[in-house]
Amino acid sequence: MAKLGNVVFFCSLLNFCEPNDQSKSASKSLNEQGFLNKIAFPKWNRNVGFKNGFREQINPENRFWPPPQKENRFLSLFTVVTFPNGACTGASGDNGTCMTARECNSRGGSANGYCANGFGLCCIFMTSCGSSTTENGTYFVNSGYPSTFDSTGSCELTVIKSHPDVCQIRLDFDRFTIAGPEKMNNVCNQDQFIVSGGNPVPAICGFNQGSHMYIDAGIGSTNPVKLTFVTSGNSFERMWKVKITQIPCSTIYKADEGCLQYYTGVSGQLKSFNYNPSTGLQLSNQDYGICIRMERNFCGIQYTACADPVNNRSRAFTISGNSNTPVNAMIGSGPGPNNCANDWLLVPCAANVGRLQPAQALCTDRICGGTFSADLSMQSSTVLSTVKPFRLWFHTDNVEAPVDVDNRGFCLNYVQQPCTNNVL
Ligand SMILES: [Ca+2]
Repeated sequence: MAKLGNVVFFCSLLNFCEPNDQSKSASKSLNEQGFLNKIAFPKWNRNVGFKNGFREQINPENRFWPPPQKENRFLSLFTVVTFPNGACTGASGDNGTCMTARECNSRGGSANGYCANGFGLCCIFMTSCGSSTTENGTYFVNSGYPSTFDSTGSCELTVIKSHPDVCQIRLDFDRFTIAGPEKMNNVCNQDQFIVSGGNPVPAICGFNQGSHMYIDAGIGSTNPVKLTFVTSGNSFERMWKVKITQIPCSTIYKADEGCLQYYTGVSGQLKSFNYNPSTGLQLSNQDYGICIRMERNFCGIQYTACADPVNNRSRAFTISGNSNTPVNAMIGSGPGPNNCANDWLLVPCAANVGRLQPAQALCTDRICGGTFSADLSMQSSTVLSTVKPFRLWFHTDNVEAPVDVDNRGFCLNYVQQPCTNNVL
């Protein structure tokens, strides 16, 4: 899929090419290494002389070479610089694609700094409401960005595959502040971010900066994915900047199927959408999978509630109950006050670490309540799961009041556990 950019320089017969300062260093580096980022120069031979206006080899060994052809002399007038259309970081810090100024302009991007040792320009694609894009790495921003947007309406971007082989789209929420859910049942009824055209994705709202989603784009080149920010209701200073990465099916960084979120690495942090310990509210109508890639030689995974720097009693895991008062952990799927029939985080065969398990909690799946633990405890615990692949499922219904009040959702730190006698 990689394309190449070409820059052609005219060179006089008497002077070496000097397009800019960067190229000098590239030439130097080239002479040392033979090539650099696929930028190729003809190799100048210092033993070439000029006689009667024609190039002539004066090294005696060169007498075995074929005499210089007119074509050779003509080719020496040009230097073609070729570089791949690889990823680059622009002067603004945004990610772009390295290409020539002409190509960037014709594809609707804006040049933002140099790449390919100064021969290419880092081309950034940024677009807003009512447009469509086929460019990998496009940023979808609010109207008026980088200013905030305080108005109502619907802002839609159509994402068209850049190549038929693309089967996933990753959305990175570099900026994501829209109005949060209403405070009774935590439903996103004022502002919403909606994804359509791919696999079912829950509508989200509120603050989601730093979070991400993977959208299944299906096979074939039809069915574009649409991203829509709906804004309504009260005045609110909204801002969004969503980076859209198109992922070919054949890549190793593709997410597993059925994963709205996909994390890699031995350790990391997972948050529900709109999680914030001070003011965030757990969103209703959620139903999605969170996947953690099993790293090599790791057989289990432990989860621990994040630190909560805001509240006296941690709200880092508050999924059901009134979290303005201490709420114990609840487990299981049956009816009753200590079960998780409505909202839950599913941790396959979860067990507390370093704590004796009561009989009913040797291995539990659904966890809810206001404490993170695999048993009915007021004390939060580190929870271990050895079910593979490593996945969590988060589910909420559309009701909170009057039983469930001020729940924040969850923030968990995870650490994968090496394959030892204790973790199989
Ligand atoms: Ca609920």
